[in-house]
Amino acid sequence: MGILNVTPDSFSDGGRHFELEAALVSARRMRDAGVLVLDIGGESTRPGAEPVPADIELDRILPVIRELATEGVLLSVDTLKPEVAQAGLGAGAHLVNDVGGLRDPEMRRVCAEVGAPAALMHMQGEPRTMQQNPSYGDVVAEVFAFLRGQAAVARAAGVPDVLLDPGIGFGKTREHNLALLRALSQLTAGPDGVLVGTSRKRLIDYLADVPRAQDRDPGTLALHLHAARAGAALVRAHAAAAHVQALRVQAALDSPG
Ligand code: HH2
Repeated sequence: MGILNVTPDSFSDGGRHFELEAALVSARRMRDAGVLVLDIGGESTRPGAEPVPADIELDRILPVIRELATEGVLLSVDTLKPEVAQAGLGAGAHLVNDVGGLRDPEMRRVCAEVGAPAALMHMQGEPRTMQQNPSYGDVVAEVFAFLRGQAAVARAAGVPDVLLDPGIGFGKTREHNLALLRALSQLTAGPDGVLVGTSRKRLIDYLADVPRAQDRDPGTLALHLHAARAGAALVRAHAAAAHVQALRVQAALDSPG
């Protein structure tokens, strides 16, 4: 899953794809490299980010979705707002990526009505404050139970298919993130597909001393190869072409023939 943030302020690629033409060039490059899904977002959810009104989010993402809808790549709408998800699906997107974990019944209704699958992510708190004091009893048990529970709630509401995402960096310390990544195969053993997103996140700085987000692609790849080997169906990445290459090599190594 290639990341296309059409925002002025995303933590690693903010501003790069804010103009339509620049966004389309990046999107087509990722598609040509072989990504399966492009995840299009118009609101940053980095720690400390302020919410963006729906009309602004829509002005940012709809032109990109309309242009790319017929170009042979799946599109997901990365949003917390049901009205944005609905308009994105109406403009040609294929799935919803909800960092709110489909807790909003309106979000479930939109996905069910359109028949769109959804990625549902775990987040403790909300982006503005989530990194202030994240705390869990047993992070793995709590996050995985939340995801399984939300999957059941979503299915009962008529959402046709879900992907579960532990939400690396969303209300979690370094130790919480590591515990979740180490336990990932417990989640992938279940019936639903798993999505993992560590791309350029601060965890990589904590693990390997890489202060600048744009320098964190090697660490991202290491984490995502681990996630793929643990059974993740999708990894969400900025350096999408490098990921396609690395994942193909890993798949070749792992294939029995
Ligand atoms: N991470 C980000 C945004 N959306 N969606 C899912 N399902 N999983 C994630 O881990 C995830 C996500 C944050 O990263 P990014 O889009 O690069 O930055 P920003 O939120 O600043 O736009």
